[in-house]
Amino acid sequence: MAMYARKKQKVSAQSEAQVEEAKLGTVRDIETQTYSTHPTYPFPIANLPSLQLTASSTPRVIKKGDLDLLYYHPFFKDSTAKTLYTHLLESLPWYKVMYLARGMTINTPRYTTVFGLDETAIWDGDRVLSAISKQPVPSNLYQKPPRPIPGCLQELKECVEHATGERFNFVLVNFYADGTHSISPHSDDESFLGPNPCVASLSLGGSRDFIMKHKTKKDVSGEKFLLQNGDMVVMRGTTMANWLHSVPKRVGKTQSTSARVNVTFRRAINAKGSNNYSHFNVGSGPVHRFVQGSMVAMSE
Ligand SMILES: O=C(O)CCC(=O)C(=O)O
Repeated sequence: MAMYARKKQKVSAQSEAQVEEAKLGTVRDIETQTYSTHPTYPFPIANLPSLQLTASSTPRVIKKGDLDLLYYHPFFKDSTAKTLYTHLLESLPWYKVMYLARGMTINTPRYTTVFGLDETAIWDGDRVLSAISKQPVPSNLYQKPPRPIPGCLQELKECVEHATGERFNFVLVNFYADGTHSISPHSDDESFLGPNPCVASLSLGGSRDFIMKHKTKKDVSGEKFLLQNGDMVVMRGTTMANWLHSVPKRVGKTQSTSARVNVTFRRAINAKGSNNYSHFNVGSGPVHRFVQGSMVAMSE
């Protein structure tokens, strides 16, 4: 059990956390708020307020050829999902990652953040050990030190695991500030997720279209879901091998393009997964924090 988890901070008048909160203008009940802390976190991450995280256990099952999908409409009721949206948006560190691909600089068209550790390793306090030898992993195994899943996302992960019967070790979170933010057609079929990976994807906040298209069969009709606050889709079985999914831009359309947080749960089977997720979702740029309605880049 990692030592970061749900550490109760007695926030005294001089504490760093309080100074940070005050600097960022976030008002919290400093007597009751607890935080997850870890040397890899840029600031303490607030745990969830006490919430009845009661989730729906009756999804629509969509099986069509090689498509195997669960659609929870909704997974969390509206008020719970709204609380989760605000909490995650204001509590998590966010990144706007730039990376090189085929000689071009790509600006990720949304904010992202990621936490987790692949199944070849385990936490021992703040240290990362090999799951097999129980010895510290080689210092060059991870390009960046892995970041444990903070309490607020751990609670959600457990809820999703309970409902789906799946086990996840990574939580990757996207923030779409408006209709210009998007994710292009892709599938999460990387070798580091193993064969037939399962990815659960929870929507909080504004509604956005989630579009699915078969990779090769032009005669197979696509799927389109208007994902609303509290909805969840679970892609599993042969879906990732055969289908692409995307959240297209929605600029100048009548559809609501209010801000949306998307929380995805995955299971990485090796260190390549940890490195890939960190590279593309944290990167090497500044950390951002959502303060008083806008995203602010914080100097390190
Ligand atoms: O925002 C979404 O609903 C999809 C996110 C996604 O496809 C991803 O993170 O790989």
